[in-house]
Amino acid sequence: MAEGKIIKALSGFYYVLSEGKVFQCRGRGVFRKQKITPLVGDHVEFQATSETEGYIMDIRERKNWLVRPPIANVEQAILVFSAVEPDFSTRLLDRFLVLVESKHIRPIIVVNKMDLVDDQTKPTMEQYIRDYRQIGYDVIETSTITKLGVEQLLSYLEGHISVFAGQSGVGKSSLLNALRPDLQLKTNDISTHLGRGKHTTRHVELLEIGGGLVADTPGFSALELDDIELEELPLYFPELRERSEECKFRGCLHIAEPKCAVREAVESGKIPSYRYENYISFVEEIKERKPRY
Ligand SMILES: Nc1nc2c(ncn2[C@@H]2O[C@H](COP(=O)(O)OP(=O)(O)OP(=O)(O)O)[C@@H](O)[C@H]2O)c(=O)[nH]1
Ligand SMILES: [Mg+2]
Ligand SMILES: [Zn+2]
Repeated sequence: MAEGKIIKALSGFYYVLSEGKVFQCRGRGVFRKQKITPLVGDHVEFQATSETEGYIMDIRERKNWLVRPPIANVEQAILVFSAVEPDFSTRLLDRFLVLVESKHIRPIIVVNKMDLVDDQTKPTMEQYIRDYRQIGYDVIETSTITKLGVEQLLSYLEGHISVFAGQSGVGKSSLLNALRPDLQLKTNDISTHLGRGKHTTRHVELLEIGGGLVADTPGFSALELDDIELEELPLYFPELRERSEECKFRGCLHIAEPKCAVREAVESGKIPSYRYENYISFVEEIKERKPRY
């Protein structure tokens, strides 16, 4: 029995990288019966039936996994946003951050298309970047046109499984092409697809870049907070988590409780108000969720 890592899943086949070779594999029959779906990123045992083909027999325990994009054992998420086209959204970024933090994945924020930032948008953009760095996040400013930040981003990839995630059109595939030009991933002119939610990248695949494995994922714009309980939500906002010890009530949700250190920090400007507003909007969303049985 050989061991390897699934680097691509397409049309019922799993492509397993093992000692520098790729085997096109099917899952063994019982997987379907047991409702087990191998995922990209899975560490597997497989039975080779030829030099290039085989059957996946067993899946090693996963460190974590994501549903959308479907991928396992992710260590880092490169959250790609564009400064403009589409416009930077803290609401969407915070949603990604919450999801990533809840999976114990290290987030790295990339703000792409910095070349398109004009003098009018620049101060706002710079303030956002300062705010997120202040919270403790790594933020990399990039442009695939001027190659700004490309080397810096490359240095983050070595030795890890990373996933590139972000809305359609922010430049994920373009960035991957800048990091490894021979990839020649298909990119798309946003103007032809704007508003139709169409994605250029359709399947999940791990690519060898900068000494690490990187997933270019189908872009997505909506992400559910379905697996997150109200009580854990504040844990996924580092600046709330840090201050909650100073709140009067243990388990304070920082909504309307008296002597709340978080709300005091928002009022004095130590926590950006948009971060708190985004937090509250997620609180509402989780509260409105239909009960599950
Ligand atoms: N000006 C500018 N345009 C960029 C930059 N990066 C990407 N683009 C353009 O943005 C558009 C979308 O880029 P893609 O790389 O296809 O975006 P994507 O995130 O992979 O999109 P999906 O695959 O649909 O999820 C293309 O027209 C790119 O040429 C950048 O840094 N600056
Ligand atoms: Mg793409
Ligand atoms: Zn509080």
